[in-house]
Amino acid sequence: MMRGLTCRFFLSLVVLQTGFTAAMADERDPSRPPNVILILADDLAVGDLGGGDGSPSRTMHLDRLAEQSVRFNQAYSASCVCAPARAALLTGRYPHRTGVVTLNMNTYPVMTRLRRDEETMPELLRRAGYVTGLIGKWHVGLGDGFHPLDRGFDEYEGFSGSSDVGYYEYAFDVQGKVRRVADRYLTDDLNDRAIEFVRRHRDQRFFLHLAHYAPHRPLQAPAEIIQKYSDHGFDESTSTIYAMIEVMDHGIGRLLEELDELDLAKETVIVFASDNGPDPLTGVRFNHHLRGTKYQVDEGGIRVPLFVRWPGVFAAGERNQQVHFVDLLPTLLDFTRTDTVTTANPLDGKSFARVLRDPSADFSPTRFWQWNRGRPNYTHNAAVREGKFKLVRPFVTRGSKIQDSTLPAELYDLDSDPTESTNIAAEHPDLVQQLGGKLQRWADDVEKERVRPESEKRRDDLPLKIR
Ligand SMILES: [Ca+2]
Repeated sequence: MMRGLTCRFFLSLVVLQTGFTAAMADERDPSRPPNVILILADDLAVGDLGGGDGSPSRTMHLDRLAEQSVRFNQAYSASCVCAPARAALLTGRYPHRTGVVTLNMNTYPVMTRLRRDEETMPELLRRAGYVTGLIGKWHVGLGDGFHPLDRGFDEYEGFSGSSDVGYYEYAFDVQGKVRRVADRYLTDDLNDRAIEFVRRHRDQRFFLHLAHYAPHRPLQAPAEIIQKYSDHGFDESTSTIYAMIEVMDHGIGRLLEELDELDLAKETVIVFASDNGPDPLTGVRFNHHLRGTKYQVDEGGIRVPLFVRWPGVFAAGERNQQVHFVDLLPTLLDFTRTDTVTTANPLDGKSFARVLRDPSADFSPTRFWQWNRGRPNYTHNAAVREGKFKLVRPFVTRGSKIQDSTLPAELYDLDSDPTESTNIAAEHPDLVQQLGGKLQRWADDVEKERVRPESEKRRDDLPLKIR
């Protein structure tokens, strides 16, 4: 037993040393793990991509990227709103466990910040030899110890999400120093910085999280692009949103071109997603008839676009397996071969790397959601999906005055009814009870962990895993 462990220990040291040496020597080793660029849009609906509503596509470059990628038809965010969704993406754990459960960083500073004893995607990748950067929106913590530079990012050029950001005037934090910008369009600025990041780190292994603000409010975009969509008969809000998306798409196209020019495309995994569904406060827009919007755990609030490109490794194509934001971290650790790094906390997510390689791979973990403003109330706006069935405790309000909801749970068969139009709870009382029990046990579990005492364990001191 001892001998086995010792052997594996040395083997693991060798693996790590080789990884670090390769990264430091600026050499391109064809067998080395890929760079990762994780691009996130903000409040972008599944229906915003392409031109499904009869308009010209506002996402020419993303459409092409999607064609070259593995595309998920049933990808889920971890939440129907920003901050909790991002907390889960960064940790591989349900938002409630991470402490990030609501919006409004100034009103709820504690319930919007990633607990210090949560470990992040950039921390793990950095420990595996990656240089890590966040360009764009942070949104999971303010103050000492909660800045992106304290949470695993070597480089940060962005904004916290705590104050209003205008697209033509905004406060911008570069490595902890904030200045006002009034001579750029935010989305172009972020795309330019992403291109610079890639140029700067072309000879290293890098992880870049490009967290766009588009098409989040305020609705602001160049007039001539808005006009293009108005001419197609869209209202002012929708035209502006489509214009904001088109600018983002154009810049992502430039980033992809840059990867080609630097000869990095084949050694760079690109992941594209949105953090939650469309914002109802900006009007109604096309979303493939999915029910609900941002703020709601209906499909329209939590179903997001997700595609993953790794040329020559993942054959492009569609997938119907259900994947979730918590699964992304273990997946990245899997195909970046950083499995020599241990995680401090048990992950909720599971790697879907085999689904990327094999369209018929089995992958259908049971998944849960819940959101309300302020302290979580699990009687309200909560859901569990298991296989084709989804049980929903209905949404009541996005306001802060939450009472216990007595609305009965609803049940949907998403295979035959993807728009959640027919509640079949009355026909399946046993299933309603069974899924309701699972949802309640999940709620009890994550709530207990949400309020756990802060661990004294320092993440940096954690041992490397011995395999
Ligand atoms: Ca959002």
